[in-house]
Amino acid sequence: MSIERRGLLKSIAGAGALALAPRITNADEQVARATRGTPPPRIRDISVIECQPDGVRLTVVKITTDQPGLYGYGCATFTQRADLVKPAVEKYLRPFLLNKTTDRIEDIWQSCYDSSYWKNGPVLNNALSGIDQALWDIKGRQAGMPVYQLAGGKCREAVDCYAHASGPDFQDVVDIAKKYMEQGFRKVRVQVGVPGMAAYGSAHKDGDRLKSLHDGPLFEPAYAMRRSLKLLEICRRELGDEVELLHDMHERFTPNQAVQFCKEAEQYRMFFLEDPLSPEDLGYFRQIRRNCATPIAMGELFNSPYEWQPLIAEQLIDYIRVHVSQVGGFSPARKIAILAEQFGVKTAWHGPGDVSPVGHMANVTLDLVSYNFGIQEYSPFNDRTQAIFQGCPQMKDGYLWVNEKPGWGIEIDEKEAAKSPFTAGPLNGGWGEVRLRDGTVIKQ
Ligand code: GCO
Ligand code: MG
Repeated sequence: MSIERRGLLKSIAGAGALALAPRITNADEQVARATRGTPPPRIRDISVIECQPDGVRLTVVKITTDQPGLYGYGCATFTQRADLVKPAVEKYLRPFLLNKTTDRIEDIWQSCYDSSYWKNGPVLNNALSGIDQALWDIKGRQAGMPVYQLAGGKCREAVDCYAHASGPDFQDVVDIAKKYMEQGFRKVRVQVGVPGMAAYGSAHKDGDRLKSLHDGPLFEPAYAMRRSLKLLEICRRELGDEVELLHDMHERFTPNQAVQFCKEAEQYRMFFLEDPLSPEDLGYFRQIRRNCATPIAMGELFNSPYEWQPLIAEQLIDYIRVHVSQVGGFSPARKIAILAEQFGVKTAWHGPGDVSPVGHMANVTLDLVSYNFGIQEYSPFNDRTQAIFQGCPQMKDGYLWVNEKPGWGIEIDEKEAAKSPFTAGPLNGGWGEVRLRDGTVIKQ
C-alpha cells in the first residue's frame, strides 16, 4: 500500500469514521457483535412435573431460563419405571446443564447423551427427551412460532389417525369400530379378548380357562392367533372394504407363529400389523418379508439406533413406530424420519395414553413436517388431562389438528397437576407377569 494511501486511511480513522464502523479484529468479536443485545437465554432451573390424570403416570421436564417468562416443557414419560426418570433428570442432567445456554439443542443432546458413557437405555433416554423437547419448546417460544415451523413447516393440513376398537367379543369390536367410522375415522385398530386369557389390548370374559399349572394371568399364543385372525376376517366382512384395518401383535408370538400370522392376514388387506416380533428376534423380519406382503409396523420398544437402523436400511418394515421419548426425544426422532424417508419407510409414532400431551405435540409436529408420514396412533385426552395440559391437539373427523401457539403450544397448570399425583399401585406402575399353561413367563 502506498504511503499516501496509508496516510489517507489514517486520516479517515482519525476523523471519527471508526466510531461509525468499528473495526472488527477477529471472528469471535464478529459473532459477539451479531448477537449483542440478544444474549442467548441460560438455563436457570430444571424441574420435573409428575401427574396421573388418566390412570397412567406422566412425566414432564420443565426448563426455566434466566429470561422472564421463558421456559419450555418436554415429555419424559416412562410409566413402568416413572420414579427413576425424575432422579436421572434432577441428579444428573440438571447439574450438568445449569447455566448453559439454551440455544444449542443438538450440542446439548450429544453432550448429555455422552455424559453417562453407557447409553440407549429407557430411563436415560426419557430424561434426555425431556430436556430435548423442552429446548425445542423454548426455541419456538423465542421465535414466536410453533415447532413445526422451525422444522420446515407443514407437509399436510392435519394428521390422519387411527382409533382403537377393542372388546371382549367380535361383535363388541365391530360395533365400536363402526362408531369410530361414523365419527370420520378411516383407519381403526381392532383387538379382541380371548376368553379366560390375558390377551393384549382388550378386556376378556372369564370364559373357559384352559387347564394350566398356575392360577395367574394366562396366555397361549396359538389360541390368541386363531382368535385374532378370525377377528380380522369378521371385521373385513362387517366393516367393508374401505376402512383400513390395523392390529397390534404386541410381540407375543414365537417367531414362526409371527411369520404365519402375517402370511394368513395378507388376505384381509391390512393397513399394517404392528410389532409382530420382539426386539430380540429382529432377524426373523426377513422371513416375514419372504412370505407375504402384509405391511409391517415396528419399534415401540426400541431404544437404540442398532435396533432401527438395520430394519430401515434393509427395508424389512413399512412403518417405523418408535416411542419418541424412548429414543431420546424430538431431535433423534426427526433423524429417524429422515433416514426412513431415504428408504421408502413411513412413520407411525407410538401414541398411547402413556405419552403426555407435550409428547403428543412432538408426535403431531413430526407428522406434519415429515414427507414420509404414514399414520398416527390416537389416544383421546380426558377432562383431567386437559385441565392440566392446556392446548392439547384437537381431534376432528379422524384428523388431529396441531396447536398453532409458539413452541409446543402447551401450558401446564402445576397446581392442577398436583391434584392428580401418582397413585401407589401394587407394582408402582410396573407390569405383572403373564404365563403359558406350563408356567413359562412370556413377553408382553
Ligand atoms: C400401543 C402400545 C401400548 C403399550 C403401552 C405400554 O400400540 O399403543 O402397544 O398399548 O402397550 O404404551 O405402556
Ligand atoms: Mg403397540
